[in-house]
Amino acid sequence: MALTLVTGGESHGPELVAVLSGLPAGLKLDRAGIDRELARRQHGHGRGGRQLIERDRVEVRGGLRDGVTLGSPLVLAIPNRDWENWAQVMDPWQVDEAKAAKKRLTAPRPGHADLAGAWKYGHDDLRNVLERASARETAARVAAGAVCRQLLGRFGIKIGSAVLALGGVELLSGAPGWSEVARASEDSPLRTVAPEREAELVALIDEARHSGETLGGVVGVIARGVPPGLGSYVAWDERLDGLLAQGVLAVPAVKAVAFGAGIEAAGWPGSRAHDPILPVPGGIARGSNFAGGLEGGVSNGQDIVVRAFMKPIATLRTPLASVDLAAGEAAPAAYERSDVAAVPACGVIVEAMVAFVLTRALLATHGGSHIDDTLTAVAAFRRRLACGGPEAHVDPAR
Ligand code: EPS
Repeated sequence: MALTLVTGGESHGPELVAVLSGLPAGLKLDRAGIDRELARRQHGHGRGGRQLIERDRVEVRGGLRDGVTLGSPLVLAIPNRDWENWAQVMDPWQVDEAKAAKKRLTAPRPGHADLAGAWKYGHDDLRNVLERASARETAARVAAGAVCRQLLGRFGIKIGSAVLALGGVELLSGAPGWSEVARASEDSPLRTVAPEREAELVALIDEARHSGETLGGVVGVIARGVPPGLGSYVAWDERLDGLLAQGVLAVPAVKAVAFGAGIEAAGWPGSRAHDPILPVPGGIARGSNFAGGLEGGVSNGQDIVVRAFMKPIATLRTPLASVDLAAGEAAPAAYERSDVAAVPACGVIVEAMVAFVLTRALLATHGGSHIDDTLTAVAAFRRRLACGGPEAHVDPAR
């Protein structure tokens, strides 16, 4: 059965949940590893007041016994600490009408789901849209992605990310290589490829905060050690680049995605844009990685290199022009609180989506009901690769 991920829960409801169905049995999970990813998502200069309230920790409601997956749906939960402040407004059965009326929102934020969501679902209180469209939901995805990451780790696959640009300041042009992404320090304020320049960006974020602005940016995410042969050229909807793009563009505020040198190569001649295939003793090497590890919609054993482009967050303290939908008159867009910049968090969430899509593709190709079956299948596949498969990882040249 295909691996599926469903998340549920509202931003100010009791908790967020993630249901991962289709995981093999026998996978030992590390709880601290999941919590570490949740903490990474909360980190970064420019985050809003909500991150001071929450200390995200995973709880498990099913699918795990003694730390080992059972093959049944894995049900993860992340309680919302803020729930206690919202219980009467958000109660699933009966809200306190006076309190709910005070929290009612009618002026949609341009760039958020508010207006289109209200039209689609017929909500006259935008809170019913905002509560689910909030980026808080991504905590559930990061928890599920952390599980996938632990599974991928059994196959020697690792995933990392770094901020490449923020607020229009470009720290790296073009696609990153692994060594550049590895420069990001988890303890630094912004997890960028250029830690020595972060003070400049911190000042930029502080300035934006003072003027009621928000800032976007670019993140680079790399998956290393992915075996060749995930995804397929035989059917459009099995192409791994398309599947990854869907996962990455499903991250809130991400408006564009590129693989390898995808953006730059559009302007290059063909002789420059492709990666030479070179014979080396016992295998095949590539002269570059402009393809970002994906050829014909199939992983080719090189690093999978993704860039995600995040627009500035749509919730501004100096509100944008809007219309009060109840009164039918011009009104400033709703504002409660928000992040000024959440680009490092975006990188962590894209990592989680990449981990999920790669895990789904790995299980689709190599399957197995027990993790040992999958490990055996991948080892057998690697043995039968013509020429021994790819030899070395190559960073994209710029
Ligand atoms: C977020 C939680 C939210 C926001 C933010 C991201 O919590 P609250 O609404 O209680 O402040 O801080 O979401 C947005 C800014 C947005 O536009 O969706 C989180 O945990 O990432």
